[in-house]
Amino acid sequence: MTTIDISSADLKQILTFCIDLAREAGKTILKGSEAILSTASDDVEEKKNSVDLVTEYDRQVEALVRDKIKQSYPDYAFVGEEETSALGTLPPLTDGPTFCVDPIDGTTNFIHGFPYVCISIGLVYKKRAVLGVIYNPMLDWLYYGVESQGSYLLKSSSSAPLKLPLAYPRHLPSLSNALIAVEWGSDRTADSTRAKSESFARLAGDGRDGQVKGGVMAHSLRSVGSAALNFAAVASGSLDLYWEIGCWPWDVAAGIVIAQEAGGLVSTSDLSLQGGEVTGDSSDTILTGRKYVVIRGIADTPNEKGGDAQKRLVKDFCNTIVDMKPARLS
Ligand code: LIP
Repeated sequence: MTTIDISSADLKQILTFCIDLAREAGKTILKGSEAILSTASDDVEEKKNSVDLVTEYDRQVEALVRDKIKQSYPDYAFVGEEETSALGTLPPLTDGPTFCVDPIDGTTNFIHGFPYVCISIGLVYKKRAVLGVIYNPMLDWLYYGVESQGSYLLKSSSSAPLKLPLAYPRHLPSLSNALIAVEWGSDRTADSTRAKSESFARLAGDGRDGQVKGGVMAHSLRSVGSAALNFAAVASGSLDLYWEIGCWPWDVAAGIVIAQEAGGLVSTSDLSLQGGEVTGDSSDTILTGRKYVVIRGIADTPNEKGGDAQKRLVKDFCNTIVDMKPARLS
């Protein structure tokens, strides 16, 4: 039973708190990045394999964020990537408010100095993501969104917020017109690698004259290495669609709100779970389901409502890719 009520005024206060917290965490991320890039020592640990990485800074940032949240919101639950990975199991979501935090999303980028790194702070309430802050300290770009209150980008702490999406939500006739983000993720088993390779080939390949079977020849594929920043780019309108199997709620909770508030639609990529249809529902089954697809907002045309276009394209997308089972935590 829910014992904490959160009003939209409360959400505004929590948003201010999360923005300040993200900026504070960003300072530690920047210091960590400088330290990692300027020393010969290798402070990188492997989690489940050699591409699933963690640094002392992931842990430091998570501890900082968890402590500040516990001080200000002692009754709210906290699910952080590093603590949960160490436990080896994702606690079930309750109806109470839960902060879902990835202290450094894009850890591989962080280690390599590739500037697509962020902290992602999501608030889940009644099993739905209701507030999100994603901050990339390398570029000083901060995205935020609150349910029913819109989503925005702050390009520096002193600039005015820009309403998302940044671009006019042009019509998207088919997947062949789309710029699509995909990720390799950290599951490199034969099954996962085969399913992803085949999916990527179908998305990029020319299906005409039987060249690539099932090929839709999208404009192109991108991989920036951060689920949260992929969601933010879809919310901005600079990516049309992003798909990944294997992420966790801490990777996507903030991004889900930010994308939805910008007119995006979030779905599972396994439509067999919902009778083959795209529902547009983003309840806890989607949030914890680990198979995420998000498409940007699309304007209505005389022949098709934007919402119908989103559902049609997500359905086409799900029928194009190869489904796979996500790997366990450890
Ligand atoms: C990463 C994601 C990325 C995904 C990786 C990993 P991390 O998060 O954001 O998109 O492909 O598997 O989950 O580990 O950098 O926090």
